[in-house]
Amino acid sequence: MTTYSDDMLGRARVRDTADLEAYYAKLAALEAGALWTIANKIEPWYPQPQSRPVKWSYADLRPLVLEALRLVSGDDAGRRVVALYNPERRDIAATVGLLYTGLQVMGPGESMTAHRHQAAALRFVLEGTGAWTIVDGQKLKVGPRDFAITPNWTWHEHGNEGIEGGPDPAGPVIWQDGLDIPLVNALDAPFYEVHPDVYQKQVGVTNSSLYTYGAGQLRPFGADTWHKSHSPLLAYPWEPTYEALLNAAKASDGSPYDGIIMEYSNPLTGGSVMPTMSAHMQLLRAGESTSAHRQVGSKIYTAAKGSGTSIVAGQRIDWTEGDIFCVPSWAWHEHANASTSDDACLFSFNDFPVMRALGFWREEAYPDNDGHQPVTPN
Ligand code: 1HN
Repeated sequence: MTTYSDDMLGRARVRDTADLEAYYAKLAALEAGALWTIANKIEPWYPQPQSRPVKWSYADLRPLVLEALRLVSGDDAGRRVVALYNPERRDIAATVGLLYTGLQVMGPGESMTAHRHQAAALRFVLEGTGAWTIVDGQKLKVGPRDFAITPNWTWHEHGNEGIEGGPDPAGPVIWQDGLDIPLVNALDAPFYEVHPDVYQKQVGVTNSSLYTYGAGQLRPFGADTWHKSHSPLLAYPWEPTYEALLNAAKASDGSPYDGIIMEYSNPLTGGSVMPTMSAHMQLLRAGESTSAHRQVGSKIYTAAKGSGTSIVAGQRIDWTEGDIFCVPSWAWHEHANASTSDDACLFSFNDFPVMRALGFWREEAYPDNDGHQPVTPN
C-alpha cells in the first residue's frame, strides 16, 4: 500500500515563516513564485479531476431540447444544442475532463450551415430518422443509435430530411454531439471557418465511405492512398454493431469490467476513429454485472438500449435509454444490466487516444471486495 504523505522527504514540506512570506511577496511582484508552495498541488500523487460523476436524464432534458426548436432558429444558433456541463467545469464548457457533449435538435426539413473547426466531433443519434450530415462533401444518413464522426478541420453541415423514410408526420432529430473542444482550447489551438459558399456541394454517392470501407476486414482498392489521421469510414450504423456484439457474446465472455465491448475502429489501422477521441459500444448480457476498474482518461456514456446501474466513484447512477453520464479520469466504475431477460447497451466515447499517444495510459482493477466498490448513499 503506497502512503501518500506530503510531510515525507521527497515532497515539498516547507513551513512558512514571516521571512518567507516577505520573500514570496517580492517574487510575486516579479511575476514569479516559490515552486515549493504549490508543488504538491500541481503534482498530485494521482489524478485529481475537478469533474464529478454526473448523470443527465434524457426524460428531463428532452422537453427542453425540443423547446429550443421554437425558441431559436438553426441559422441564428449556428447549431441548436443544449450543452451538458460538469458543475465545476462550466467555465471551459466541459462535460468531463477536457471533453464536451451536448444534445442537438433539428426539426423536419431543417438544415444547418457548413463550417469547420480544429476540434473533432462525433455524433450518436438518439431519436429521429431523417438525419444527415455532409462531411467534406460526403453525405451520410444516420438513424437511431448510429455513430458518425466529423474529424477535425473537415467541413460539415447537418440537416433533417424529415420526409423520405421518416415517420409520418416527420419528427425532429435529436443527436448527441461529442467534441474535444475543451482539449483544443486548453492547448490554445482552436481555429474556425465558415464555409465560403455557406453550404457544401455533395461529392459522390450518399454513404460512400460506408460502401467503400464498411466491410471491415476487406481492404478496398485505393486504401493505400489514405494517409489521414482519422478513419476513412465516417459512419457506423447500429445494426451491424449490435450484430457484432451479439456474435461476440456467442464466442466469449468479453471483458470482466465492460461485458462485450467493441471499439469503433479505423478499418485500415485497427486504431481509434480519430486521434483525440475513441468510442465504444458495449453489451451487458441479461443479468450481467461487471467488476470495477479505472483508467487514465475521461469517458462519457450514453444508455443506448435497456436500463441499468453504474457505480462511478462510489456513486450510484441508474440509467435508461438516452441518459448520459460521465466518468472522470481515474474514477472507479462498474456497470450492471437491470434486466434479467434483455440485454442492455452502453455507448461511450473517451480521450484515451490522447492518453496513449502521450504515454499517460494506465488501467487498474478494483482490488477489494470481489471487484465491487462500496456505494456512497445518495
Ligand atoms: C459544433 O460545431 C457542432 O457542428 C455541434 O454540429 C456542437 C459544440 C461546440 C462547438 C462546436 C456541429 C458543437 C460544435
